Amino acid sequence: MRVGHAAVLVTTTVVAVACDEGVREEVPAEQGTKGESCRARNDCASDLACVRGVCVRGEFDLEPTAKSCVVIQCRDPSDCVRGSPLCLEARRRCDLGSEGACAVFRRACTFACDDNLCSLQCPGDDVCAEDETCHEGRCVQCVDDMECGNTERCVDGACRAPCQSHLQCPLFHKCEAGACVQGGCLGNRECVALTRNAEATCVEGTCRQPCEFDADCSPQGGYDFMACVDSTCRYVGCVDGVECRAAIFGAEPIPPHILDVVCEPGDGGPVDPASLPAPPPGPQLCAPEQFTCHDGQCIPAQAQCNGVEQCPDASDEIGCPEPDAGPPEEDGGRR
Ligand SMILES: [Ca+2]
Repeated sequence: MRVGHAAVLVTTTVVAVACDEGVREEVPAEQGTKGESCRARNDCASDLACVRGVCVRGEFDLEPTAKSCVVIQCRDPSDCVRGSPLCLEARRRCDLGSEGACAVFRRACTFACDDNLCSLQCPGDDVCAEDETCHEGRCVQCVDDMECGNTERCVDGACRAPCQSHLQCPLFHKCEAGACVQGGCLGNRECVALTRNAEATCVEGTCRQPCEFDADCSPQGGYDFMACVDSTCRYVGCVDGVECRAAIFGAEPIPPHILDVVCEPGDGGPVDPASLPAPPPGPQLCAPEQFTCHDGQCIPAQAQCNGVEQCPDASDEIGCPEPDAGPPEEDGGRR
């Protein structure tokens, strides 16, 4: 277990001297070197701290930079298409004259680029479910409370019963007048559970992790852009994009659906590699020997313009040449 702050702060210098002397003399006071296990700071060599049971370099000597790593997936919606091999293929087939590919491209490759991230947009009501409309790029059930039942509210595009308690809201949200609103932490225990640090506290709605050394603030005593500032773990920021890239992607090349990694002014906190943007999705594309219905379904190529509607939207019979000398088919006038 870790030692209380006060005890270590008071005894640090004394203990370090005592241990140094102990090493020089014959007392077998073995001091841990970096990476060896420890129970308290004086189990480690004098320039090391005991963090989570391991002797590590405790202080990183880092100045906060007031800058944060930012992963850039797009600067423009066209970057999102470039990041999706399926969308590129759909556009290629569309350019070659496949109406079905043009339609699936419109359905599945209409992106917005917000805050450097790609998000799929609906291009119109036709791609939304029956009870939904396309509002500002999203398929929604409702835009405001008026469109919902008498007691329901329109929350995030869907009609929902009003909340009754904080428990019905996401973590760190509270229920106010039937709606979940941002609330921050309410007590220490939720911060302990969130940070897995038994000493975490909730201070003015924000979880704080107390610390003694910089190394207290990062997993396994490593460095994760966090340092101990005024006895609280804080994000100290990045210096440049190369540092960010190394921290997030290591020595690997940046994935093709990521444009860049930069270090920009701001306090965004460390980037969690588990939350990196995924490659933009793309449409289901039919095999070359198949016809792509405008809704993306696949039917055999010979089913196109054979006079029988086989796509659910009948798109296999749209724009077909008039049957010239052939016997009049049942639906010559079909669109
Ligand atoms: Ca057909």
